[in-house]
Amino acid sequence: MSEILKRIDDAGHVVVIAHAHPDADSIGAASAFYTHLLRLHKKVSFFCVTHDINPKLKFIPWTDKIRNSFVSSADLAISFDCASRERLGVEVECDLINIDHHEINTNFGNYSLVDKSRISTTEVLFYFFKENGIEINAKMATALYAGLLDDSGGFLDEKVNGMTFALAGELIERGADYKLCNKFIMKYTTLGAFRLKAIMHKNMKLYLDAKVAVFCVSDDDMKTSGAIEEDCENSLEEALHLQSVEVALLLKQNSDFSIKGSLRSKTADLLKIASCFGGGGHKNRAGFTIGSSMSLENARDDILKLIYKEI
Ligand SMILES: [Mn+2]
Repeated sequence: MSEILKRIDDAGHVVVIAHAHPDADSIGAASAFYTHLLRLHKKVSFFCVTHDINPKLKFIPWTDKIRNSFVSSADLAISFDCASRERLGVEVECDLINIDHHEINTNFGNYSLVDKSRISTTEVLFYFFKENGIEINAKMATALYAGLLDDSGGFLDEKVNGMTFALAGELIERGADYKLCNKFIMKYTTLGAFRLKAIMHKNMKLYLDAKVAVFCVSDDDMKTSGAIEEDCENSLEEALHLQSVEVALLLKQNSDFSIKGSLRSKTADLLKIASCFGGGGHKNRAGFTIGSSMSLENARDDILKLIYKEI
């Protein structure tokens, strides 16, 4: 039995943790593990620091169990898709298992299961379950498929290969509801998201021979559209479909006037850029936060200079 399974065996009360502003990968991996722990007759809690989980993720099993206060009586926590301790959004005092696939994962925690070659944390988990003879039921398969679908950008990411489709096939064989995943992860939208998209498309600016697309979204844009933070990312990713665009940058002003930056690219290494602002992520998807002292325009000019060096 692996060290991790031994530790779980000894635990009385386990908390599964999805990162702040969770995506389908983080929630999906935590959800699949939640099912596994219930089958072991463990006491389980599901923690995420973010209050409003994106409604498009609510089809994933056990999202109704998510709480944003950490249960102090827990003696073991397991984080999913968290590249660093900060992503947990809580100071964990009990033992911690870190399950992830981010390039920049620091192997924090008492035990870690980090495979940076994997497209999603749910892919890491799939092989962990398989190698340890843990049966994946339909509920778990749907949760794992949701993470794989989302983190692979609908199977369009450059890391996707035949093995990815074989894995998707295995999950479908085990009962993954891929139609439900497609409906929510790929197609779900809201009126707020629609309105924000119109604002973002209208205000998009192109730089450096149209190789860089920049979106600046003010707090006012968010309020007038009624969109939520995650809605900004769709237009950002769509900009990469433009033939000339190699890097897309989103600068979103938060209500405290700090700025959340998100970067997407076809080829450029974004980790270098994001790390200049204390951020992280993946080579082709990265993010960072800038304090409230800088205007959107100044932040844009500073980041453009860094992007020019990378493309
Ligand atoms: Mn992920």
